Amino acid sequence: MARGRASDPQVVGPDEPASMPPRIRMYSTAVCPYCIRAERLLMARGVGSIEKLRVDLDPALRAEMIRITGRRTVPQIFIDDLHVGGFDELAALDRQGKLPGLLHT
Ligand SMILES: N[C@@H](CCC(=O)N[C@@H](CS)C(=O)NCC(=O)O)C(=O)O
Repeated sequence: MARGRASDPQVVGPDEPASMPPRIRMYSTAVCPYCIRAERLLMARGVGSIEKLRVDLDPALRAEMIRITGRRTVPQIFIDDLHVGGFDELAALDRQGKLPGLLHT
């Protein structure tokens, strides 16, 4: 593999290209134990920030969540454009060892 210049932001080491962390979005509400569990799991797996889309504050966001995901419960979690689903699906991915690949951690 070609070596990049030190000033090249894509190169962090002699051989490994940088891997940008994915964008994590979570449709959520203020009172939501499953949202808290999802957030804790993501943070425990190295996620630095989660964009919260508060469907309890914005009916348009709730409508958007239902339209995009076909689900009515929160959380609904996206890793970049991948719709993971709710906490149960996130936890299943974690048990299967698939989160590091998706989270680039
Ligand atoms: N199995 C779902 C459960 C999600 C769930 O029950 N969320 C609650 C809030 S913590 C909810 O959206 N309740 C409203 C409803 O069921 O319509 C998951 O793992 O995400």
